[in-house]
Amino acid sequence: MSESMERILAAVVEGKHSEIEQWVRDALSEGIEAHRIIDEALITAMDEVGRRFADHRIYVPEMLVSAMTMKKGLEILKPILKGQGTRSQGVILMGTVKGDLHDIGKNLVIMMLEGAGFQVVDLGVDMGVEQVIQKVEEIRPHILGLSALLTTTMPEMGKVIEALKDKGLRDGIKVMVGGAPVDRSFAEKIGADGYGKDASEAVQLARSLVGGE
Ligand code: B12
Repeated sequence: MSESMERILAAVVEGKHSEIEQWVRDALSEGIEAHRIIDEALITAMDEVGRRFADHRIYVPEMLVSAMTMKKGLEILKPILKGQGTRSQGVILMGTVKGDLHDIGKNLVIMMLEGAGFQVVDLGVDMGVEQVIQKVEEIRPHILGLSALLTTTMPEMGKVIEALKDKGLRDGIKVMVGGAPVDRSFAEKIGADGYGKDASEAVQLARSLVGGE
């Protein structure tokens, strides 16, 4: 890994939020592509942060500073990812489910979807079933994307799907799910139309759900 990528990785792990923007710009000026900076430095760093948290080497405040640092890094890359988009591919409503405040993964998925030409409406975090249903009725998106990072909040995804059925909205929308604890079999179990393990898979999945590739 190049020196600038090492620096980005370390900045996120150590929560050096005042330095991250410069390090990301340096990597870009060296010709390193935005998606490589995300995959190999930023996401790798968050995995390490998760490991340190699980091992009780760091606590919530440190995790929060790392998250803030990652977000600052992503902000620099956002215009680059967005700029790669072409014609509109469809409308997607994306949110993190009730009880869950994790939004870095969701935001990254949104950036990549927008980069791929989708119009995305961001529902934010901690979205209760009723709020999601209300927005679906209002916007009538092609796809609803749900994110969950906690094992305790995953069941909320199933509740949203059940509520869509109850309201007679299920047939008019595709539901895709994701987030670290979610997998394909869980997606099938709750009756989602698809699961994506990362932001690139989310784009491929969204394309296939709207009848593209
Ligand atoms: C950063 C972080 C936080 C930050 C979140 C800041 C923010 N604004 O998001 C803060 C400090 C707030 C936080 C709080 C908590 N956290 Co936390 N957190 C993390 C951490 C370190 C990184 C998450 C992250 O951003 N990863 C990077 C992104 C890019 O990856 P991602 O989210 O997985 O998203 C990718 C894919 O999953 C996928 N994807 C995501 N969503 C979607 C949606 C769709 C539709 C698709 C197709 C794909 C997709 O694409 C994304 C991009 O590639 C994880 C550890 C980890 N490695 O996951 C713990 C982790 C998720 N947290 C954990 C815990 C326990 C908590 C707390 C309960 C801690 C506490 N005691 O208070 C609270 C809960 C708060 C709440 N109610 O939500 C545990 C969860 C354990 C579990 N089994 O449920 C983890 C796994 C840490 C651990 N190892 O123990 N956390």
